[in-house]
Amino acid sequence: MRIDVVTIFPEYLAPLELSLIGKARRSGLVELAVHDLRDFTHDRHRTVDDAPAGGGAGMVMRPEPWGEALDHLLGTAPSDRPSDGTSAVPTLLVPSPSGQRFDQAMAHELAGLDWLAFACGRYEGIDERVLDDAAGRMPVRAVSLGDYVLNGGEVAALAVIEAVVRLLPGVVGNAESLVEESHEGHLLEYPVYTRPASWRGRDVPEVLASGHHARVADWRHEQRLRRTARRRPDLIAAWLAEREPTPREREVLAEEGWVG
Ligand code: 6GU
Repeated sequence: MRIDVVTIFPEYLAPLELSLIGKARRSGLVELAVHDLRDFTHDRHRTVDDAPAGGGAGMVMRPEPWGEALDHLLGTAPSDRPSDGTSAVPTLLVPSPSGQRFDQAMAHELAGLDWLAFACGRYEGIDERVLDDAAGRMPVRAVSLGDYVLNGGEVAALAVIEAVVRLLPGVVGNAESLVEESHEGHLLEYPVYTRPASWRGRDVPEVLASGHHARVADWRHEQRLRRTARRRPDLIAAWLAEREPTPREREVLAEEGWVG
C-alpha cells in the first residue's frame, strides 16, 4: 500500500517511524511519504491560510497550495501502475469533524485499496473548492474520528493509518489476534489476564486456568456480550441484526439490563 500525507506539520507524523507501522515501512509493505504543504506555496511567507469569505472567526486554508500538492501527488503515479492492476489515483481522505464516522468497517475497506492520500487541514478547514476539484479526479472521502473537535487532521490521519495498516497482511505477526478484538463482529473484546494468578487479592478467573478450551471460549464470548451491553449498548443492535441469539445469550443480555 502507498500512503501520502499532506500537512503543514510534517513532524506531527513522526510516530509513523515507530513500532509496527515503522517496521511495515522498512519491510516495504507500506510506502509512506509525508509532504509539507508549504513546499507548494510561492510567496515569501509560505502562506497557506486567509480570512473566511463571508466573514467570521478563524482562518481558512487557501486552495492554491492544496491544488498544487494534489497535482504533484497525481503526477507521481508510476505509469506502469494501471497495468499491474493497481490504482493510478489515490483515494483522498480528508480528516474533518464533519466527515463520515471512521470505524473498523471503513478500516477494512481502506485496507483493500492500494493508494491512500490524506489532506490534513488546520484552522477552520480547507477551501471547499479543493475537495470539489479533487473529486473530479479521484475518490474523495471526508472522515471523522468521532463527535469531538481536534485542532487539525494530523491526529486523525495517524489514527486512520494505524487502524488500516495493521490490517494489511503481514503487518500484525499473529493474524489471529485480529479476529476477536474489539469491533470485530460488533462486540467489544473480552477482558484479558496474565501471571501472577493472584495479585493484590485479585485472582485470574478460574475458568482460564481450567485448560478447558470450549469453556474458555464460552466464557470469553459471554464476557464480550456483557461488556458490550454495559459499555456500548448501541452496538448490540448491530450484533443482533446479524444473528439469532441463543437462549443463553438472551439471558446474558437480560442480566445486563439490555432492552432493545
Ligand atoms: Cl478527522 N478532524 C478534526 N479536526 N477534528 C476531529 C476529527 C477530525 N474527528 C473528530 N474530531
